[in-house]
Amino acid sequence: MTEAKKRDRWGPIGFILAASGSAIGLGNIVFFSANAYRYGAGAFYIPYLVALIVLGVPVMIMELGLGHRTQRAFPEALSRSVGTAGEFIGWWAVLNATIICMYYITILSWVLGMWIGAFGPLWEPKQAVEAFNLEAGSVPFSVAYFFKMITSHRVLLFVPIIWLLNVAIVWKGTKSIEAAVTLFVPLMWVMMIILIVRGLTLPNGIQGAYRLFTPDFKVIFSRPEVWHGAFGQMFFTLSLGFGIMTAYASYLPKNSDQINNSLMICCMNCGFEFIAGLAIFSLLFAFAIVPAATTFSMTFFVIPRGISEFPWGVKFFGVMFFTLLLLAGISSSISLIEAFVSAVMDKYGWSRKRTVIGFAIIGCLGSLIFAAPRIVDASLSHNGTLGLSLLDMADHWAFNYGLLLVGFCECLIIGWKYGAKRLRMFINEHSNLRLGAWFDVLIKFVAPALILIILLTNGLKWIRSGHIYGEEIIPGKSFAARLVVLAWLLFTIVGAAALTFSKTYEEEPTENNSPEASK
Ligand code: ALA
Repeated sequence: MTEAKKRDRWGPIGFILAASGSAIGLGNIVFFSANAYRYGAGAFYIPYLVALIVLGVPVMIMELGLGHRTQRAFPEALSRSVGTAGEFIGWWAVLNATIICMYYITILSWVLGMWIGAFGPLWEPKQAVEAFNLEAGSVPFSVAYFFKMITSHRVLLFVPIIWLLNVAIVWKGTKSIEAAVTLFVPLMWVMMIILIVRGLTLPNGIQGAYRLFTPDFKVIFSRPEVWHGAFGQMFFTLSLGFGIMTAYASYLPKNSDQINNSLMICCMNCGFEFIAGLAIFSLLFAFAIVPAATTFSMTFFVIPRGISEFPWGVKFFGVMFFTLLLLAGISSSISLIEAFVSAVMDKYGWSRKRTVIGFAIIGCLGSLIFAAPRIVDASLSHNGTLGLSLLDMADHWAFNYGLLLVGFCECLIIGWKYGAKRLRMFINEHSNLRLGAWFDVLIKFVAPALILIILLTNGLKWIRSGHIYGEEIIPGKSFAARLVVLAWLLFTIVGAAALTFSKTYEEEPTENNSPEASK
């Protein structure tokens, strides 16, 4: 047997820790709060809860069920279930996840830069940004430190460091991943709880909690982008549409319960997201900070500014906040890597080490490409074509559209071609709770219809406005913008086709990979 055929197995709590660690990431701590703030706080959480129930939970059950049934990563799991079209969707998902993984690690390298700064230099009140000719004190200290850091050559060191950490964790598969998440996940919860207690006990902190949970029905029904934001966020935050959950579930023993697992992962993830939202909103309200509501400003400028106003323990809380981001981010980035590594090992029978090294070299180059423009020419940030915007543009397509399109296709092919009922029967055989026919209705009709409405409504909006990325970034018709769309399509669609047709899967099921054996 080749290495690929002796499938790794999780230990008793390895799967839940790894899957919830994958779900809990930068998305929970900063993207949720930034989205909630952007869409008016109380207007966001109702679409978010709807997305959780009609999309998050059923798609999570479906992705785990697929991995458990086939004992294979996403492309082969879909290939075994519905044939070539399924495999193509699987590779498309994994390649889209690869782009996300590259820029996710670029962001983590900036987090590492801020973490180092949090021990001292970050908090210096007056800092100049030479690259922008900004004198000391002309911009807030966190903004100055961040721009100095991301335009410096140090980032070229931070990116490989984060990649090396990831490589070390996925090096021995489930064994090394489990060891890391057993440390990371409990620590993340402890740190988050400390932060929320600190936030809510600040004078006025509790007002932030009220703001977050006061619904704003006017916005919910008048702005389609709130729904788009909530549905995109749901896929991202639960790590759905990447192939991650199927890969992780393929390492589960045959008697595991996917309904129970799905509910646990969804509850842990969304619970973490809510308490993170509470902590961040309490900070904003306690110090009356009005953020420019972008994700980066929230993470890198606004939260450090709030922490700097604490009456005591500024360095302690600052280091803790960036440690929390690093742990949460790395427990997610390893899962993005594993989605690709397990898929390639399954298809080509390569050894884990060879696959991990190959992927890390390409991935690290990709992360450097996302980091480099600012370092090469700091002034790029002023015309906004290649600085942060290269990352923004890739994120726009891979996050907002890639994940939803993959979700739409997987619901249709599993719901209609493989049969939602067939998958439900398999899942029910191994579970204490039972899925009813409502699962079929959600997967076949409700989830794809909602995703389609959201994609079309937003698509029409940018066709009318002529701004693909929203006026505040750059016009969609610019050369750079078109180039990024083309690169994204080439990498994901053409790449998926090439991987799908490059080799067919071995016909012979092995002892422990056959669907029948796992029933
Ligand atoms: N689910 C991961 C996050 O939220 C990717 O960051």
